[in-house]
Amino acid sequence: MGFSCGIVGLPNVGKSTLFNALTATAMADAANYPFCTIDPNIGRVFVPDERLFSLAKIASSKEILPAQLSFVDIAGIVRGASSGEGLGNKFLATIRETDAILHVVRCFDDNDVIHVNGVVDPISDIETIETELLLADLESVEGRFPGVEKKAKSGDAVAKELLPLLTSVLEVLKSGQLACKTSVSDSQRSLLKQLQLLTSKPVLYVCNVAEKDVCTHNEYIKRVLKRAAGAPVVVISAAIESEIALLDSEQDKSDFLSGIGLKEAGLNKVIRQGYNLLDLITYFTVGPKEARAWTIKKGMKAPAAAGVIHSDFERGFICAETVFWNDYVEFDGEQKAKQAGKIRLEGKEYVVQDGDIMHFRFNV
Ligand SMILES: Nc1nc2c(ncn2[C@@H]2O[C@H](COP(=O)(O)OP(=O)(O)OP(=O)(O)O)[C@@H](O)[C@H]2O)c(=O)[nH]1
Ligand SMILES: [Mg+2]
Repeated sequence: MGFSCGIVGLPNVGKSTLFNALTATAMADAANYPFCTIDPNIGRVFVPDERLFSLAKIASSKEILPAQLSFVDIAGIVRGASSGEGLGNKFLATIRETDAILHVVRCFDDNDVIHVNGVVDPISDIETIETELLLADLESVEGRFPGVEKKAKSGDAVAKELLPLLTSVLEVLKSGQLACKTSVSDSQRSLLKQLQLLTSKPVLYVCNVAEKDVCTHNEYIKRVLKRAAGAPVVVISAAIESEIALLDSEQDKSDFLSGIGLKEAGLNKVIRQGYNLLDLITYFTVGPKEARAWTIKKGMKAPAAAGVIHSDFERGFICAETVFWNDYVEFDGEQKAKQAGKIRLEGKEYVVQDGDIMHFRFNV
């Protein structure tokens, strides 16, 4: 699935409307009744990146292949889901494997759209969802605990390492705090990630607002911003986004956006923020055949980055001819960039930067 974000929220807050707009398909039914979504939907989206188009133009690339991110849309969660309320919490299992959580919060008034609690209250909604995620995590950790404890006692090395972590996570969850609050050593960090706990994943809050509030913001958004305490928040109107997504030409889209006072589609903000949230960066490969964006984790060294294209590139890595995308554009392509001394030869220890254009040399 690649890198992915799981969409959570109460029923009827606009998750599927957002998902549909994101994937610009009618794959998920968006309808005005709670629990409209039953089976989880997975959609892949292109990560918008103007740089790639500039590069492709200069290189006259036949194909343009942007980076991709997956979104998973699941059924709404209600208070008590962990004990079977609503549709229960079994759908949460689908997003355990995702890398981040996109939490959609209803910040619009509309008497025609039913709110499961009868009143629009973003903070109470966020708390309901977070409690349910926490309870699902508690259930999962408590379920694993006896087995791991038994194995650790019999001397199993992996279980012995896991047990102290499970003990601390359990304590944190039982005290009503999210798993991300667990203090972990560096060596435990990847172990914690492997537990796939919902409340240890990074969160992006998406405020779904009425059209008139997209530019000006409303009181609900202010409350969410305060509650998010530094976690990223994006404001969109899912209803508008789904209308924009149906427009064919880029010109129509930008006309529509400027008509309501926006510079860019909210979807782009959601995708970009999701990308940032996952600590991802992009490097490019450019040629007449294709211009392509590759996704890597921030801090990755050149051989590992090459391995994203093909394992042979990593195994037989020699060096990487590298030019920053901006220099490539400024000097109108590889040749002139080379003449200007902008092409670097980077070795095994080079940490790839966002926006690098790489040409790997390898030998296997
Ligand atoms: N007024 C208004 N209505 C919206 C907006 N976003 C979604 N809706 C409406 O709210 C209803 C529910 O939207 P969905 O996207 O199906 O909600 P959901 O969160 O996926 O709901 P479940 O799948 O039941 O959990 C639909 O009738 C949408 O048209 C919005 O920004 N403004
Ligand atoms: Mg839905």
